[in-house]
Amino acid sequence: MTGTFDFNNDSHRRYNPLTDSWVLVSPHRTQRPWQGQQEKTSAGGLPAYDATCYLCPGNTRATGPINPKYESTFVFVNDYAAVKVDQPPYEQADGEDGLRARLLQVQGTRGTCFVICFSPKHNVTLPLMSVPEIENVLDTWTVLYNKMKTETAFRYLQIFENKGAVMGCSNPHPHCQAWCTESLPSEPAKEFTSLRFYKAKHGTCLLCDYVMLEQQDPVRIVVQNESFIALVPFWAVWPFETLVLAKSHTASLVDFSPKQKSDLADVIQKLTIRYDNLFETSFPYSMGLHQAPINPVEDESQLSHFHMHFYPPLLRGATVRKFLVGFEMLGEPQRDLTAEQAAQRIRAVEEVHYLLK
Ligand code: H2U
Ligand code: ZN
Repeated sequence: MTGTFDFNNDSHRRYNPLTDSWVLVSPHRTQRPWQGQQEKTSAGGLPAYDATCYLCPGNTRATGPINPKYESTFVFVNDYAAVKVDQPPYEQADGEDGLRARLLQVQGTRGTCFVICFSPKHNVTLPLMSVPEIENVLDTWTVLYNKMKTETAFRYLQIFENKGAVMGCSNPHPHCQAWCTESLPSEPAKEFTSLRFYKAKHGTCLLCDYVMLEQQDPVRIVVQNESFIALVPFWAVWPFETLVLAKSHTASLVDFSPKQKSDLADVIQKLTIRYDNLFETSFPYSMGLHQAPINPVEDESQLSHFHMHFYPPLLRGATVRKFLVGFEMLGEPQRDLTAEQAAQRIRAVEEVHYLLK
């Protein structure tokens, strides 16, 4: 076959240098009919206070403690934490060597998990918060990061938000979680390996170079201000996946100036408003921060470049979600819509939230 390769029509693979993996892009498939599962749209119209909510101010949680009548953010230790502060150390049993030690590896891991309510209001998600209110959430994260850094020997604090029932979020009250663990989890560990490899090979930071490159041709940029940029990464897997990057090489939340913090709040607000407006629904996603470990080793502090990943599951409307199945489980992830088409769609919607118009 002759002719010119067309990124909007011809199948190709794109490389993710952050995780050393590939994604298959099949842009010609965007026209295929859909007769599969339709998700329910999020109920919407939630009250500001729900007497049955475990997270609302003044309410009793599932295991008995009573929430204070908090007025901004509220942090508590998860009543069903995935890791414990205290447990016996794991010791390899005598004679556990050879094949057992090679193939059945174990690490004991301790830690602590927090739940962070963004707002006392049951119905105020990030896109419905003001920039100063989002800054307050960032400050809460920063205080927690500092506290864990100074008071524990744990390695990493993973801050993340699961939003929406389709993401397995158990409660609509706007909140995120922070899991602090003795071990560096696999995703940030993979990223540090890639950042280290890139630095050794090219002498520069992979993410600083990527920010520079994307600014040369803004096809994948969604929103930006002086300090932050939100874009659909070239190698995105999820249809409307975005990456929020600090424009300057900054290791973690604690290193931001007040101006950077307010710029980060501004980008989070604008991005999440656009997400909600895309299908006029409370847009579900899993998002999280990647930054320096609270107790870094070797070159991790120097390598770290603060960023946030947003992984939304919706595909072509409020009711159709993408599943990573079939070839994606057995082969590699695949997408139809290109990253550039997705960025264009997110840019095309209004910057005012549809509920506030
Ligand atoms: P998710 O919906 O993102 O899972 O977050 C809710 C978290 O809140 C969940 O981890 C915790 C759950 O363990 N939780 C409490 O700690 N106490 C409660 O009373 C209800 C929920
Ligand atoms: Zn609530």
